[in-house]
Amino acid sequence: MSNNTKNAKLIAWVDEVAAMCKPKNVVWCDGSQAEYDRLCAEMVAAGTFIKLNEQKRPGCFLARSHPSDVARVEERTYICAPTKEDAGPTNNWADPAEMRVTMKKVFDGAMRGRTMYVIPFSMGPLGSPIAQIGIEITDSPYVVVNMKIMTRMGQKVLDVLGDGPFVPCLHSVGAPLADGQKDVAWPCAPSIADKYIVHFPDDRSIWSYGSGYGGNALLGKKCLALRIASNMARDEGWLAEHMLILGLESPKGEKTYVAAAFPSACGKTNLAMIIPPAGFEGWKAWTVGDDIAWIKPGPDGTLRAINPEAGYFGVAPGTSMHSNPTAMLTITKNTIFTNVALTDDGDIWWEGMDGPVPSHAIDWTGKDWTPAEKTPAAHGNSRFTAPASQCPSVEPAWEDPAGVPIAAFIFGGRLSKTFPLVYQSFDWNHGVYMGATMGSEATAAAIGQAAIRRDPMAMLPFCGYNMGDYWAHWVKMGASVPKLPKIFRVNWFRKDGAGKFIWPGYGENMRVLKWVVDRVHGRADAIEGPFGLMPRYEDITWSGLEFTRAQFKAITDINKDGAVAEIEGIKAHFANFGDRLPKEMQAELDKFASRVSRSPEVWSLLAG
Ligand code: O2Y
Ligand code: MN
Repeated sequence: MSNNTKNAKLIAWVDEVAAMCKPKNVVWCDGSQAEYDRLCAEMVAAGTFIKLNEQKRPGCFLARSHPSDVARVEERTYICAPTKEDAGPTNNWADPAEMRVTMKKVFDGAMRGRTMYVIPFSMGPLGSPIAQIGIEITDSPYVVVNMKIMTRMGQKVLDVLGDGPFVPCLHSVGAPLADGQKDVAWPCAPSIADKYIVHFPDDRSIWSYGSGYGGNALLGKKCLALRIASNMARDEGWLAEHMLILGLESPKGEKTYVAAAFPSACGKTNLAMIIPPAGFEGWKAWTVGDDIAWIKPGPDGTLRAINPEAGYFGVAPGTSMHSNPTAMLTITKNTIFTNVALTDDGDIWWEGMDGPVPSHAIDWTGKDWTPAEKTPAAHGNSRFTAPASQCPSVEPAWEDPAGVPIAAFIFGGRLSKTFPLVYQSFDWNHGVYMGATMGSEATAAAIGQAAIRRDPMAMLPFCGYNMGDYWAHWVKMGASVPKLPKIFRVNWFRKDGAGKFIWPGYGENMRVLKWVVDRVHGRADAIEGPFGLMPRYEDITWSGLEFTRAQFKAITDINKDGAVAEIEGIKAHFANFGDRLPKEMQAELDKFASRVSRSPEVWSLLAG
């Protein structure tokens, strides 16, 4: 398709990029199924895609990336804010003027011998007041087909864009082809040091070079929807968050929407697709989004959230009919798999999938694999790209341009001790503090102790400006939004003395969500503890699960030594932010320290 827009700025930008990158030709993507099918067929011919067994996985393909290009490259991700302080201590900063010079150098001739694709895309339902339009220019057909699944893409976006503004997103795999040079299945820049994922908050542009994988290359996702959008949200009074959105429907038809942030490896996609367990007959859980939420004050005084994405780029290993049957049903067709194993009957497999381990497969590097192998068949960060519309639990209103009203924010962590199963904040600022201090345990092997790796609001790699200013923005939102959501912290990962998880997790997390829902609607009691407001044993719905008072006590008791260690940890965490730490966060830490000082050696729920 040729250019079908009158947007002068867009046409000029595409011409400028083509002159700089020197591709062999330029294709404007129309977003049609025919275009998708053609590109997939071309990638099969080129060896980038393998068509999977049409009977077992209709419309599905497998891609294998280069072994050096398997994940987001945080050490090569830059926020080019005006000053280093504006980017903050958690981001790599580069001077915007210097980085622009570097980018123009690496992009000069970067697309030689390749097709340059122009992808108009919308993050969020087309025309929604919460949505944003981006244009990604890329030399990767893999990116085009993934963007077709992950976003609303093509001519319909140009029609809505008209003469309006867009976020320019420039991407190259960084592997120009000399005359007559044969291409490889997964072109990318040869080493990590050659890759750049660069954000310019001043003109809201993104330049990504050298990687064809995931968040490095599908620029609508982490780059636009979080790093650039967090800057927009701060300036315009909304929130761009690394959160799933879940609708919980009671047997009476009452719907309550929650948005939840978890660091990686906490089962975020599983929670987004939770199936209510035995004892919750008549309850339904609806998936609005599994990764990102854009949240704006609505005319009714609530915070309204949309999922800016149209698909899931989910982690494959560990996904099974036990951990996430909804995801397994979502990926039965029209799905792109990246870096999973290929079975002898043309299907896919990964560690943790249901059924027997295949006696033979081709691993993610393309080599023969048997269970005797020491290396996994699927890469640990292997992925599926699947349309949200195929998800059996997709919320009927997931494309409502007005978004869904958020009644609760939930922050999580992966913590083996001290932190109770669930607690609610005393007020908004305390809730912001709960998010600002969240994190997961990382074992510090050198000292043999578990340290908490802080990941505030799960935004550590994704906040596009100073994290201290980001907390101040959350505090400010609390002062201006009339109907604020309640805020909760959860921890599914507490262990007993024998090192075993106490909480069964997965669908049973619904029991905690029900208490959250009841608190939101003023239907459940809570007891004040050092961390926050907590449910008693009798406040949780236990039907369908054997979970004793003793187990509940083991997962809710708060050891004073652990709480004191947490105070010290937070002091060190907050010290990183210097004068950008909002005074409200220091005040919450002081109040926490005071509550802990008054608490007994082991704090227990009264009726526990
Ligand atoms: O490694 C990548 O490029 C993907 S990272 C990712 C993908 C989907 C959802 N979340 C994430 C993440 O890192 O949070
Ligand atoms: Mn994510």
